Amino acid sequence: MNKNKKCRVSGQELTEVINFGKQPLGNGFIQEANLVEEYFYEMAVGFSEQSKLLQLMEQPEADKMFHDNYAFYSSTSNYMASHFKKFAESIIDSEYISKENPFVVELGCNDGIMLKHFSTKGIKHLGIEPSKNVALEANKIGINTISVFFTENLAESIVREQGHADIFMAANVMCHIPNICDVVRGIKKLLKNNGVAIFEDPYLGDIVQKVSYDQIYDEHVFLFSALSVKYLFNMHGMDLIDVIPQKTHGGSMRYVLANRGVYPKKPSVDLLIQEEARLGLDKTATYIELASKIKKSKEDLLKILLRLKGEGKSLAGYGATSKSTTILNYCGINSSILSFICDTTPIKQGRLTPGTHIPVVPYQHFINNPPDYTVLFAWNHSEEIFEKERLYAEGGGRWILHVPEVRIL
Ligand code: JHZ
Repeated sequence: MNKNKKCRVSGQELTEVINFGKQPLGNGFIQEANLVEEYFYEMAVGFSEQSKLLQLMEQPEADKMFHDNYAFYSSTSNYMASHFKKFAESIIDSEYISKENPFVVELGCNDGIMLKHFSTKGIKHLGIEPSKNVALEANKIGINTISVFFTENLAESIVREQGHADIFMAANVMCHIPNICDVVRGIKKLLKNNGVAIFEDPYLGDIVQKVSYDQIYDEHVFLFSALSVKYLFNMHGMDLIDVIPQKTHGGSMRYVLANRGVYPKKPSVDLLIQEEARLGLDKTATYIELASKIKKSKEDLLKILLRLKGEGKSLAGYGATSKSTTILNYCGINSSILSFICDTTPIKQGRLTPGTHIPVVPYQHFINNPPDYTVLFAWNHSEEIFEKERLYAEGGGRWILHVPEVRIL
């Protein structure tokens, strides 16, 4: 695969701003037998001042990342379960959904964490989930799910067979899609004239402010801001009518898009766009500066880990997140530094972390073998995890975090 030199939306020449070197698949947890076949690509990040889109220059093929053994199940966090319940309820109660026979479509519905709140109310729905194993979980709980990639062609056939939708929604999905213009054309065809698209993704403003560079990995081909989402949808005759910040994934943004002129724009949009200009999210220089902050974060983390290791402390990780793949590979942290990473997801357990080959172990292993220091790779779930692991801290266990700065708690 070659580096993409042009912005996938504006076609403008990209300026390379950050380069993480060779990286494996973020969710490419491997079994020992597969060691030799491991896949790597160059993870360079480019910026287009025209579209304001920060994007990966090279991204692995979609079927390498999303397949029958996809390792991320949404329903692994209680906080996320309640977040998606509230998200669903806010849509059901909104002015955007028809009172009679509404139809909602969710892209990347994963194990049905959000759609189940529509299906249990008898609302006509459709989940589109290319990763078959997680789609099967959604099917099992009675959600209408098809396991394909969403395209403009698929939108046309959904309209033919099931009619136009009131709502198109997606959470942590749109930023994964390289052929985003095809998807936006599909959204426009799928929706009723007064239908809306509502989606949320990790927010670029948070990534820049917190130096949470681990949000950059193969699956996240785009790191969106209000500026870039506005540009993308404006190209297709749609307006950004609302933005609602979210606490999830260390800072996300929910975007609401509608056909031009159908709904008034909420004041939140211009306020956020002004804030983005203040943060410099529209400037290449901001990302060049981010690259040096990322380098510093790496140095700080390695300094702490190597010092503790030298003092003979035991070190492990908590949460074999997709994000951790970037940190581990970029910083060169392997099993000589961290003896294991615990994770509650059965499909990850007994495997090795992509590229760095640290054993992923069941949660119970952490309880039975508490390390002196634990790097919290699932830092976005810190409230939930600190609450659950009070005894670890009370017993003298120490947490290491790298966001918003590297520190020991
Ligand atoms: P978490 C995923 O990223 C993948 P990840 C995806 N590409 C995406 O876009 C983002 O989500 C948004 C475990 N865990 O949510 C479960 C525990 O072990 O940070 C998960 O493996 N114990 C779709 O992978 C991981 O941590 C716990 O108590 O970076 C969390 O992954 C909790 C709460 C979680 O997303």
